[in-house]
Amino acid sequence: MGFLAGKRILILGVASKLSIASGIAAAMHREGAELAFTYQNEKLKDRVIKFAEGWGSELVYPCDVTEDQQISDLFSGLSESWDGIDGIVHCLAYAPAHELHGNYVDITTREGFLTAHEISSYSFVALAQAGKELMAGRNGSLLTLSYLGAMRSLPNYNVMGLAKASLEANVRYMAASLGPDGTRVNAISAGPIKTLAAAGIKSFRKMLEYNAGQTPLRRNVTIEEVGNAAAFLCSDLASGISGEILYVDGGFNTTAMGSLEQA
Ligand code: NAD
Ligand code: 0WE
Repeated sequence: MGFLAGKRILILGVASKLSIASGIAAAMHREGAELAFTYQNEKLKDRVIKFAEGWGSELVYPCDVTEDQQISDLFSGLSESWDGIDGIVHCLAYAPAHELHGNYVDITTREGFLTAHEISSYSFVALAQAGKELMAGRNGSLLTLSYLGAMRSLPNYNVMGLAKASLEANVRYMAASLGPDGTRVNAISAGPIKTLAAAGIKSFRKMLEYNAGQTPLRRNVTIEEVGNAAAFLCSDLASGISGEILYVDGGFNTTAMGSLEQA
C-alpha cells in the first residue's frame, strides 16, 4: 500500500506532461492518493481531462485564480464528490513576459508587479481560505512551488523573485494560521526544469547548462524528483514539518562557488 493511500489531493497547475504538477500527480497516484485537478482555461480543458484519466481521476474543474468566483465554485464542486480534502498542491505562477527579460530597475512596471504577486502568491492564500473548512481536522497539507530567485537575485527572474519571496512568507504565515486546524503548509524550492513556463524564457538552455555545472550533483533535477518530495510532504511521513521551504535542487543553493571546472 502506498504512503498516500486514503488521501484526497487537489492539484492545480497541470498544463503539459512536462509540468511540475504532472510529476507530482504521477508520484501521488503511485503512492495511492485520490486526485482532483484544475485547468486555467478552455484551451487546456481537454488535455487536463485526459491526463486526469491517466491518473485515475474524473474530477476536473476550471480555475483561473484571478477569478474569485472560479475559486469558490471549485470547492463547492469538489465538495459534491469529496466530504473533505487532505491536500492542495499549488503549482502555478505568472508574470507578464516583458518582466522576465532585461534590467530589473529599468523594466519593472506597476501592472506587472501586481499581476505577478496576485497570481503567484495571493492565489495560494485565496485557495487556503476557500478550502479551509474542507481541510480542517484531517492532518491536511498545503504545498506550493518556489524558486531560489526568492532569496537571491539572478538575471531576468526580476519581479518573479519578489513574488516568490512573498509566496515563501505566505507559507510561514499560512502555517501559523492553519496549524491549530492540524493543517501543514510547506513549499518546495525546485531547481530549474524545462517546462512550458520555462520554454518562454530567453536563454533558459544556457541557464540549465550553467546550473548543472555548478550544482553539487552536477546535473539538473527532474519533475519525478520534485514529485517524490511533494508526495512525502503531503503524506503523514511529514507530520512534523510545517512552514518549511524544502530545496529540491541537487544542492545548488548550498554552495557559493559550485565548481571551477567550467570557469
Ligand atoms: P507550467 O507551465 O507547466 O505550469 C504553470 C501553470 O500555471 C500552468 O498550468 C498554467 O495554466 C498555470 N497558471 C498560470 N496562470 C494561471 C492562472 N491565472 N490561473 C490558474 N492557473 C494559472 O510550468 P512549471 O514550471 O511546472 O510551473 C509550476 C510551478 O513551479 C510554478 O510556481 C513555478 O514558478 C514553479 N517552479 C518552476 C521551476 C522551473 O524551472 N520550471 C523551478 C522552480 C519552481
Ligand atoms: O518560476 C519560474 C517561471 C514562472 C513564469 C514563467 C513565465 C513564462 C511565460 C512566470 N511567468 C511567465 N510568463 C510568461 O509569459 N521558474 C522558476 C522558471 C524560470 O523562469 C525564469 C528563470 C527560471 C529558473 C526566468 C528568468 C530567469 C530564470
